Amino acid sequence: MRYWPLLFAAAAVFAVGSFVYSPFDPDWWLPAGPEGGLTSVSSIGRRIDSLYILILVITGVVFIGTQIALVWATWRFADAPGRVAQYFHGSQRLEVIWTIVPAAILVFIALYQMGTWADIKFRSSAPKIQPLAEITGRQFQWVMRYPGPDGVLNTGDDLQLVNDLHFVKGKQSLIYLKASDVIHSFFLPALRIKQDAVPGLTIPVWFDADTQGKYELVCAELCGWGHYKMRGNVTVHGSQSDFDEWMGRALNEQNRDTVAAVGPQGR
Ligand SMILES: [Cu+2]
Repeated sequence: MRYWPLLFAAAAVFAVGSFVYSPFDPDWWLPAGPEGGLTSVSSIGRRIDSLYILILVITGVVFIGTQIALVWATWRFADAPGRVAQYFHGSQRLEVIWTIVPAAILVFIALYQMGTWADIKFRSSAPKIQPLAEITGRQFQWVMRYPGPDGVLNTGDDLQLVNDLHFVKGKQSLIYLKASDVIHSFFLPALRIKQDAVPGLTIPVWFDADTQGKYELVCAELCGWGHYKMRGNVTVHGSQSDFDEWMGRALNEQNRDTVAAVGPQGR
């Protein structure tokens, strides 16, 4: 009886079935904007998504093909009275085929994605604009320093916040990413932006979003016991004036706190 081939076939059918079903599940992939949907809210994110879909289709076709071959081989060559086992170990032709085909697919993917990777990661592609903020990962928070009214970072009027990222819709934003203790990873899931923050390095990271709303920032590197605390709020403002208004309020609050803290001691 062919119980074993049937068992293997059931596993293969389950695996292929869950692969085919998963894109129809609303939570199958990274989150989109506040309105939901499957695509990212940033222009870079949409390019990442299309690469992801392409790679998923290629690997999906290979996956389904190999599962069919597995089921066919276990059924066709199953143990049966009078059958003699066949061996093809060491077949040069097969070895060459299954080396060249995956290599060709990998080379294709490597070349195809190169432009996107260069636009997202190469320092030479960084937009030549004023930085939005300097963000430092530390155990266990994102310390954010925004240039104050003078527009220059690391001066006395900077705004300092924790886990609170703000930027303007439809506009490229550039941050400088640092780490003060261990490696952290700056991850904006809805924007598909992920960059390790490495002690000793200042890494430019740039992104945009075309939908106003609230998103999340997380640390994607298991950086210690308080790793989970490194969840931040991201606010995408509808316009520059909204952003400026928020910045004004935040600065007022910061300066009021400073005065309140210093006041009693000065007496
Ligand atoms: Cu971290």
